[in-house]
Amino acid sequence: MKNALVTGITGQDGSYLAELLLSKGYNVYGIWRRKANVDYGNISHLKDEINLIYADMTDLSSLISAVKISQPDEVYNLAAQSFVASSWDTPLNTAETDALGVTNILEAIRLVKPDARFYQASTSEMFGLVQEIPQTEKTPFYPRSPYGVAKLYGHWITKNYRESYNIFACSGILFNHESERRGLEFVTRKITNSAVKIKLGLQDCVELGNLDSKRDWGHSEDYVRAMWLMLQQDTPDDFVIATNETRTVREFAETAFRCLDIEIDWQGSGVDEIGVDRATGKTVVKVNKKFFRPAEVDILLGNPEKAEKILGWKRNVNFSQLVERMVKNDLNLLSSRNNKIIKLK
Ligand code: NAP
Ligand code: G4F
Repeated sequence: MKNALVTGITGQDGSYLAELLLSKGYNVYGIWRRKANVDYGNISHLKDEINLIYADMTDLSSLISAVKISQPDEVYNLAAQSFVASSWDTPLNTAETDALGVTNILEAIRLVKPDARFYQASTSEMFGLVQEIPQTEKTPFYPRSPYGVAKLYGHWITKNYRESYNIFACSGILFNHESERRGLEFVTRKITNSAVKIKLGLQDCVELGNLDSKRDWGHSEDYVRAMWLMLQQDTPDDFVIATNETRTVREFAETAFRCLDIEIDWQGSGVDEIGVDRATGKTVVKVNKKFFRPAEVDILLGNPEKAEKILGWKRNVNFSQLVERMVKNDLNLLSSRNNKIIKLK
């Protein structure tokens, strides 16, 4: 039986990856941070099947202990300050976790279990001000946020430990992936959650930032499978994981509201743009400047050809299925919590 150590196990991807590894018969260890009130969150349904170790990406000694305890065959480094907008508010903490934290976990592996295979959660945010469309493994990087810059360090230090110490280290350059477990501040979940609240009469309107921003959105369940596949190859390498389709935030909002039988008509432009419910004439989407970023990543579109060819990876969930799953999940959660029943056409 193989041992796997997952950092960031309480997050969106960590919880789906833990499920995948358990289904494959792994002994799953995860690191988590102490909180004032114990909260299992995304892994509450798994807590009796996994081994949790208190550690922090900024604390090398805790990571050395975690590697000693878990004796991992595979380490998946998913822990990060992952919210791009927050990285301007906490640039140093973002760098300590997302950049130096990667060196910390790689050092723990080098010192304690150098034959462990290592996965680094790299990101399409490293492409930032994109130098070509679509982006591939060969596209030059140009990060546009403290988060993107920190992740680029993590990407290169992973490559460096592969070349310097022969560690089996891979980076997955993953494009945006979402799910029913996505944090509420990310734009997709913010939209699905708010659209459902509007439908249930619990909220009037959702305020968003840049509606023109384009993202390549897939489902987390498909993307964690790619992480595992990377560590099963004969040689370590880096792979783009994406859907090869890009949509605007506006299109995501339209699709989410449509799942709830609400058709949106857009009026105005820029910060004055609004989304109006065609049936009632009520404004359900507004633009608020406070959600704009100091520097934006305008368009992400990934070409996953290398992963499809070498890993045999293919996504199962398409854009409309992704949005529908997220909306249905929020509808179930919010209608039962608020004792409301609605029937969709
Ligand atoms: P997420 O839901 O925000 O999860 C992040 C995890 O990191 C949480 O478990 C969090 O723990 C943990 N964490 C944060 N700071 C830590 C620290 N100092 N020490 C230990 N743990 C810490 O993120 P996700 O969407 O699952 O993403 C997983 C990884 O993939 C991240 O590295 C992210 O940057 C990267 N990525 C994500 C996407 C995407 O679209 N989702 C795309 C490309 C790359 P708490 O519960 O204690 O906060
Ligand atoms: O959902 P977002 O916050 O995700 P973002 O910035 O693309 O980052 C996510 O994907 C990265 C991979 O490319 C990951 F590395 C990262 O960890 C994270 O998972 O924002 C998406 C887009 C942005 O262009 C943002 O400006 O939506 C735009 N947006 C418009 N209104 C908004 C809002 N974003 C948020 N969070 N909230 C809004 O109201």
